[in-house]
Amino acid sequence: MSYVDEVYAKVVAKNPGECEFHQAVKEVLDSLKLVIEANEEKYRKEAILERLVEPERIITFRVPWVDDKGQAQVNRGYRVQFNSAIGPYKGGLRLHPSVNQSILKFLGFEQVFKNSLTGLPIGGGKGGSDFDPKGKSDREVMAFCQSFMTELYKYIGADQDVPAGDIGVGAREIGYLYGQYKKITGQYEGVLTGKGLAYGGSLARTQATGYGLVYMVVEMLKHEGQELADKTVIISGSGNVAIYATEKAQQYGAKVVALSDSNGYIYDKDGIKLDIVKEIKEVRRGRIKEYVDQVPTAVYTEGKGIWTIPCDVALPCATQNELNLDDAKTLKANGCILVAEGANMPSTREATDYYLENGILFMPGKAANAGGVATSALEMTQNSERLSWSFEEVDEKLHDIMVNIFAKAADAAERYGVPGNYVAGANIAGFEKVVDAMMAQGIV
Ligand code: NDP
Ligand code: 2IT
Repeated sequence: MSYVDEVYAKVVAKNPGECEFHQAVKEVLDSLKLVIEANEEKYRKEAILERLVEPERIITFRVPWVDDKGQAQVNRGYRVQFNSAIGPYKGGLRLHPSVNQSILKFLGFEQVFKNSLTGLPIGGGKGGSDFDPKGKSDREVMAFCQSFMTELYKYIGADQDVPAGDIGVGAREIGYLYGQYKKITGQYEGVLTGKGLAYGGSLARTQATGYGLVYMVVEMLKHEGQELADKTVIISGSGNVAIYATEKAQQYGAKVVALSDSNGYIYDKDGIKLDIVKEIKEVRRGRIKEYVDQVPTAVYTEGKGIWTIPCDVALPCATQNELNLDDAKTLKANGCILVAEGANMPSTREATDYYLENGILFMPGKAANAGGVATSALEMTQNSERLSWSFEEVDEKLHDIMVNIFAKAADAAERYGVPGNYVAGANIAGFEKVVDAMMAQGIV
């Protein structure tokens, strides 16, 4: 058995039932075969792959809080500190009822390579809880966040581990988490990113993941002699990433015709009116179906059918495994030429293979959505300097970082004889830097 296959078999045996983690590891290891085979003896001796797939540390804890009826509730909190070879652990916190150790390990593992691709000094981590913020009052969310941080604060710090947002964690949650960290530790430090502008946040962090995704799409199209203007785009989700991907795509002259949430999707043939979506989602915390109350010419459909809408470009921006092989085939049949992932691992492995084999340009999440964490790292820099940069300055740096990530993925794919395969390119380029740092630092 090859070294890569051996390590994958061990991952499956040692982490039973963690199917999302297995899926993420398999995709990366398969891409790394070419690199590993060229240096197999050296990597085996240093157990590089065994170390890469084993989180440095996983912290699990009880999160008790009291709801508005006076009833005590208990959730489970996690922080997966996956790899600190190139910098402090960095990665978001997810609050969603589906959260479990497998999902956070897959996200932490992806984050290691993503953060490496940004070129910035950040290691990989992820955390969260099975708490569901949906339908909770602000006071309940605050009670949960305070209890969560009362445990988490022991393990994080501006030079140690810097969490941020992810699904279910936005400005409100980061504010409550930051307040509690400061109260407990007495430290006013850049321990979280995605902070409000009044207390150390960075301009453009809110927009960064979605904007960065579209900068990547523009770069991919440019490489093919095409542009985004006048392309029809569908975007799944209607959260932070989806909203700002829509905004930037529209600025480039694309027509975004669909958005979704976990209940269903809207189709607006005239192009989504984003101010209405922002009001529903960012102000009222409502459901995407409310859009058709205000835009009667748009159509709302229950269920998962968003990928059946014809488009040139598809940007999955909701959650893992939301786009399967049948969806990929439908996209192709309807003329879609490009898929770029705003979410983490939204395409199943079968869908990913289908894109690569059927000439759909494809950028995996760890490259395409890296603009969010990259801008978090820029927020860390500003906090260290005790300065804040203008929106234009941050946005320009974000743009450069995305252009660079495209170049790194394209270059690694070329070097290893698989031009245009950005899955292999992103995994290899991300791996190279982490491995250099791990080899230099000895067996730790
Ligand atoms: P939000 O919580 O702001 O929005 C999430 C969106 O996805 C909502 O529309 C939500 O619908 C939908 N969604 C969530 N879970 C499911 C599910 N199980 N099935 C169907 N739809 C679902 O999160 P973000 O926009 O921040 O995150 C979206 C994706 O982008 C995630 O994969 C995240 O890991 C990734 N990402 C986020 C970054 C960031 O900076 N925020 C950076 C890089 C990646 P509903 O309201 O019905 O739950
Ligand atoms: O998946 C991700 O990259 C994020 N949720 C952002 C992490 C961060 O630290 O900004």
